[in-house]
Amino acid sequence: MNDSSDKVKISASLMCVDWLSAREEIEVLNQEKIDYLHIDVIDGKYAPDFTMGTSIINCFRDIFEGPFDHHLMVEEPSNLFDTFEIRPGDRFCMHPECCRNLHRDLIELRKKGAEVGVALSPATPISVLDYVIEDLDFVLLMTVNPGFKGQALVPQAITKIKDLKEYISARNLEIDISVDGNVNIENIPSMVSNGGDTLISGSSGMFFKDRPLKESIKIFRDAINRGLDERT
Ligand code: S6P
Ligand code: MG
Repeated sequence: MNDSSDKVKISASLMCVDWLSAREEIEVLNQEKIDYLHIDVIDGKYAPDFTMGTSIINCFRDIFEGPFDHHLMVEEPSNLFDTFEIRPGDRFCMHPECCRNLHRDLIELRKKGAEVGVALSPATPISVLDYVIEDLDFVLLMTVNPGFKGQALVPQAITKIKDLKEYISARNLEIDISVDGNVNIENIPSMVSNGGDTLISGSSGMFFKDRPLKESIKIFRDAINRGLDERT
């Protein structure tokens, strides 16, 4: 039996936490050693909603013990770089469609001490990475369209995980693949067996009103283990 603890990381989506009990939920994430807190920043332009800015994000800085995993779904994300308090281990990813100069933005974020990634929406081809892949720590592959929690999986995105894994291996690189969107118990095994290294846990796989968070985390990890068993 595989053990997921050091093989597939979990990044818990702050957007999906019960905000009225946020402190208690974050404490459980700490006790369970969840790897990252996933921070979705949405500006109502690239994606049709608004989420949170740094005045809210910073409230969570001192209660979550791990690094932050920022997913910027905003036009011209470089306008926001100076607003973030970047700590060691923090990650940031941006969508190539949103950047006037993606490479410059990646380099600038790395200089500020962040690990950097590119986020791919379901219709964005992997080839957009051709000339930046060597500058990346991770690729975030969206398995739903950016904007909302609780959406249904875009099924072809599962094959895309496998294609991305092959794309990275063909270049002899070690780049983490994060999978974001409808990461639920049914989908987790194929997300993992196809090559997902980090799973974003949200409303469909971890945060439920009628089930204790600790129990959901156990079920989530068991599903990861099933995916790891299918890998070979
Ligand atoms: C969506 C965002 C995601 C969501 C997460 C929701 O725009 O990038 O990170 O927070 O995917 O999870 P679920 O399980 O509700 O799809
Ligand atoms: Mg996200």
